[in-house]
Amino acid sequence: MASTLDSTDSTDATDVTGRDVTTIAYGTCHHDCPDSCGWIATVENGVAVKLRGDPDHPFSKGELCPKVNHFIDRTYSDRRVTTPLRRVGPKGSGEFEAISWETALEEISAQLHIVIGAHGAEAVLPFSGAGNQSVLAMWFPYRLWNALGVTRLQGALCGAVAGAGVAMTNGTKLALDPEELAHSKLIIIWGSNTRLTNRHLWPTIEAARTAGARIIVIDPIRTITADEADQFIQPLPGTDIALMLAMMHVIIRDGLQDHEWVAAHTLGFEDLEEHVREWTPQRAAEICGLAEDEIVALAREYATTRPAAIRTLIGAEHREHGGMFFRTLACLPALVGAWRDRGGGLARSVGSWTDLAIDHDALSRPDLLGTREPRVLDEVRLADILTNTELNPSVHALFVWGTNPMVSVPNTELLRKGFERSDLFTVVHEQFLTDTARYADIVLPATTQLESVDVTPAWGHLNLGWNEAAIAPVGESISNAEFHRQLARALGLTEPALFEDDRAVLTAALPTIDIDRLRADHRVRVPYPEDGRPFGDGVFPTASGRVEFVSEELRALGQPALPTYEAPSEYAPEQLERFPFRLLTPKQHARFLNSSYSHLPKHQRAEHQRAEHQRAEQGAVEAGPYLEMVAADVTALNLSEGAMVKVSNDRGEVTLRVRVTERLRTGVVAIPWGWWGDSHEGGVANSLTSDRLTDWGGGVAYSDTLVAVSPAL
Ligand SMILES: Nc1nc2c(c(=O)[nH]1)N[C@H]1C(S)=C(S)[C@@H](COP(=O)(O)OP(=O)(O)OC[C@H]3O[C@@H](n4cnc5c(=O)[nH]c(N)nc54)[C@H](O)[C@@H]3O)O[C@H]1N2
Ligand SMILES: Nc1nc2c(c(=O)[nH]1)N[C@H]1C(S)=C(S)[C@@H](COP(=O)(O)OP(=O)(O)OC[C@H]3O[C@@H](n4cnc5c(=O)[nH]c(N)nc54)[C@H](O)[C@@H]3O)O[C@H]1N2
Ligand code: SF4
Ligand SMILES: [Mo]
Repeated sequence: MASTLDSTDSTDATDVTGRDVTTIAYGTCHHDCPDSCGWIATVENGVAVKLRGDPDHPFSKGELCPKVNHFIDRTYSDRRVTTPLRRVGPKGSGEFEAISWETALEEISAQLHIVIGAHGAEAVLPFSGAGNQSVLAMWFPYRLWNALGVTRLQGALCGAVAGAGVAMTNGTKLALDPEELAHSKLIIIWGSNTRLTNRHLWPTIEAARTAGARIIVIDPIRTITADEADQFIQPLPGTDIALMLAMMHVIIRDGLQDHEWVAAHTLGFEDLEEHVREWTPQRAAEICGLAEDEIVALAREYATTRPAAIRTLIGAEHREHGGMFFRTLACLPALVGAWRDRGGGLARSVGSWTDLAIDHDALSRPDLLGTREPRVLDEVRLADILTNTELNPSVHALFVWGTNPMVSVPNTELLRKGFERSDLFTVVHEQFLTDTARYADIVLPATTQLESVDVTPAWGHLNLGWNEAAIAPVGESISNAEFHRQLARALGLTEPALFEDDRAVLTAALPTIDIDRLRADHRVRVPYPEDGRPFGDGVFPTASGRVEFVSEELRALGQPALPTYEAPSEYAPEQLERFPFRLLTPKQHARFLNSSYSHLPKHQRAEHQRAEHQRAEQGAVEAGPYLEMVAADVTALNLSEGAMVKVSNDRGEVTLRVRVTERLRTGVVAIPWGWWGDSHEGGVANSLTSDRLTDWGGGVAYSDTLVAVSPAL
């Protein structure tokens, strides 16, 4: 292992006298989750026996979650991929034979040489995700891909749009640290399911409530977070921008804007005033399916309570107008002068504060490209990329790590056709034989966070966490960084940067952080304004130095310069006639983290028992997703609870059981996302979802999906 940081004491089974050895190792959860909890692993004779939350962690305070409390079982699961595998059956069949690392690397490098020789480096595509969001795991691999000059991807399935949207208003993705919500008197949680997806923030919100704050949740689903709010507002999916425009209408009509702050720190107020004049509460109420009074009261309360904070995360970006959602949302705090106050403003991902501490160029070394400018494609369009015959060159070699695209990428059935191509050589580096790994030509075993050293940033708080390797790698698994070092060697490359060890890479990537100190302290807090106010001085890094209600940058992109509501193109009348239900596919599972646990029986059972309206008898639990629908829609279709239905559109068809719910509105249905296709019969949620690009930011409109529902015969 090319890591000079591997913990030696925790991997020794016995000491020199042969006695048992117990060690502990401090680590940080690697999952793509805002909480990045601190953990402590207890290791006996080289085996991890206990994993608990680090009580000294300032955000997670000693708690993990129902998923990661069982992480040791996941680590030692008999389903782990422990050796390299070579496909022996048809793609997708899951038939593999074990091979040695030497053979695997030889075959991969031979194929890479063939593909690059025949089609050029741009026929090679790396596709990675945040399955392990640590610094080395996510970014070191790109040194090799930069050196080779392969096709690169822009945008993301997650997070890119929220950041790009807010930046169009504020000139930066930086926002309020959510821990500052402790100081707020009004907290509007807008399109985030905090109690499920960001559970360690909830105590801060409860503390604010105890100190007198009111909590409002705005979501098309009555989530478990909505259940705990003081007020729940349920607009029809994708109509929030109309609601925001009407709030601005009321605030300006009633003269409730912060006149002084608006004059000093914003651009285009008069244009905005004119623009929102037609956005009466009555007009928005019709579009959003809300009561006029509800909108007026919300606007007034927001404008007259200080400090007022809006908390959002990712959910609402998954729409065609996702960029516009976040750009418009960011106008609200400016209008009411919320940034003046400690605990006021807009709280979203704080990953961009953490990013300031990371030297991404030193980490992934774009300079290794030299003068080459490789092709750039849209990440979220993977299904199209792999099937589009006009693409020149087509992708002939695909490398996947840290993600499970056959579950997480939209338009799965088209993607499947791509993965099935016989002229595509696919390598998947994974811990498990996922739906995606089943289509690989070569599967390589990956370590878990208990087995590899790294530094793990957070996007829900400001602490960057150390992760010690608690145990030796399980089987023949290796880390993402080590795999890419070994692949570079197998390819015969000699550039020294491709072989740097973990310590050298971390030292270069974190120039202001002392690695040894970080290791000893287990974490470090990244810099954030001491008075808690990110824009306390009212200066914003836009072209005008102000919050831009009117954005010339957006106009130049061909987007409306002012905040604008448009219905999604998918909701065209002829489409609504064929596919009358709006489908949502959110995270609604306490036991799953994205696609990462739905194949493990313990988590499947727990998820089912937890889910609403569980009907299965003990011991006869059916694993798999279901279709949530309100009673009125179920009755109108002559269905009943538990009936099998076909959910379909032009992209795909999924067969599921109906569950009657009170969480949704008429005409809106939901399928819990995260289940694998091979864990149950009937397809995955993304077989149905739209792979349309968002307005800007390179995200995807999963939630602008229409479906038809009919009895399954
Ligand atoms: N319909 C619908 N689709 C969605 C979403 C939705 O809400 N609805 N959400 C979207 C969002 S926000 C996201 S972030 C994506 C996430 O979707 P995925 O990328 O599928 O997410 P994860 O489950 O976080 O991670 C994927 C894999 O990383 C592997 N992994 C973990 N650690 C390592 C490691 O160190 N090395 C390697 N090589 N592999 C590792 C895990 O075993 C796991 O299989 O899905 C998106 N897709
Ligand atoms: N337990 C658990 N925790 C997780 C994850 C997990 O899979 N399981 N995944 C992690 C990841 S990768 C991410 S990105 C975060 C996501 O964290 P969140 O953004 O909090 O979660 P989502 O479920 O994607 O979306 C949040 C809410 O947005 C709502 N929403 C969808 N469309 C709209 C809209 O048009 N308007 C409004 N107002 N709301 C809308 C959905 O109904 C949903 O309730 O969670 C992370 N945490
Ligand atoms: S998945 Fe999230 S909540 Fe659970 S331990 Fe990891 S960081 Fe914490
Ligand atoms: Mo995500």
